[in-house]
Amino acid sequence: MTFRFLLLIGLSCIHCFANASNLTLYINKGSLTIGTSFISACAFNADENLNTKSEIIELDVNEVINITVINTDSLEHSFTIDGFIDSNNAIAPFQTEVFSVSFPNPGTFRYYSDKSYGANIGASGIFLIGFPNESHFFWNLFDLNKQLTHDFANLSETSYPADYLPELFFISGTHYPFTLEDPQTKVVINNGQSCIISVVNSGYMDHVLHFHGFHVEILSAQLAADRVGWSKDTIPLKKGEAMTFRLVANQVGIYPVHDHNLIAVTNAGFYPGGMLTQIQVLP
Ligand SMILES: [Cu+2]
Repeated sequence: MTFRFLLLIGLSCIHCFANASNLTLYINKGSLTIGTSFISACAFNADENLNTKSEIIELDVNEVINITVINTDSLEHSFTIDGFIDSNNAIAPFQTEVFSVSFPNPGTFRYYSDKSYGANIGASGIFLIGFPNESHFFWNLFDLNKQLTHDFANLSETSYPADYLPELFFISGTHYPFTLEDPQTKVVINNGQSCIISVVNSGYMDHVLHFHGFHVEILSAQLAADRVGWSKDTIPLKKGEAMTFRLVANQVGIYPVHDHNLIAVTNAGFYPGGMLTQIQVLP
C-alpha cells in the first residue's frame, strides 16, 4: 500500500499535469424514478443532469488524469479512491476541485463520495486500468431500500439501520430488464474472443455473481487479493470490493449472469428483476 501512496501524483489543482488527460465529473443529487420505483440518488455524472449510472473511467497503466469534480449539491462531498485518495479530498457545496491521479497496476478500482448522502445512495463509480486489447464491460453493483434513499438524502438517517431491508438491486444504475439495454452491461462478444468485465460492489450487501455457461478468471481484486488467478463460475464480492474478470467465449448462445442470492434478482419483491443480465456469444 505504501508503494501505491508514493505513486499517487498530486491531490489538488496546483499539482495538475499539463500533459495528462482531462475529465469533468458532476456530483448530482436528487430524486427520480427507476422502473416504477421513486428513489433519491446521488451520482458522478458527465453533466449536471442526475443519472443513476456513475461515470466509468478507463485509463492506461500510469496514465495521469486530471479530474475536475463539480459539486452541484448543497452538502459537502468527497472524491475518495481507497488507497489512492483517502484524505484532503473534500469538495464544498457548489464548489469545484481538481484531482490528479494515476494507477501503477492494471485492475478495477472504486471511487465514491464517502458521505451517507453520497455513496449510500449511489455516488460510487468504476475505474478500469489497463487491458487495452480486449473489449470492456462494467457492472456496478448496488442495493437499496427506497425509503432509506430518501432518508439518507434528507439526513434523517446517516447510517444503515440494523433492520436494513433492500428492495432494489442495480447493475450500473438500473435493474433487470433495463440491464439488457446498456451495451456496457450486457456482454456481447464473438465466439473465440475474450473480454474484460470490471465489477465493483457499491452496495451495503455482499453480492455473489453466478455465471451460467462460463468460468471467469479473476485478474484483480482489491479486497480478496488471494483469489487472483482463480477461475470460477460463482464469485462473491464483499461490500466495497472491486474485481476484474476475464471471460473467454468458447460457445455460442445467450447465458444469464445474476446475483446468486435470489432476493437480489427481484424488483421490490417481483421476480425476475434486479441484478440479472446476459452474456451473448455470437458465432
Ligand atoms: Cu445462476
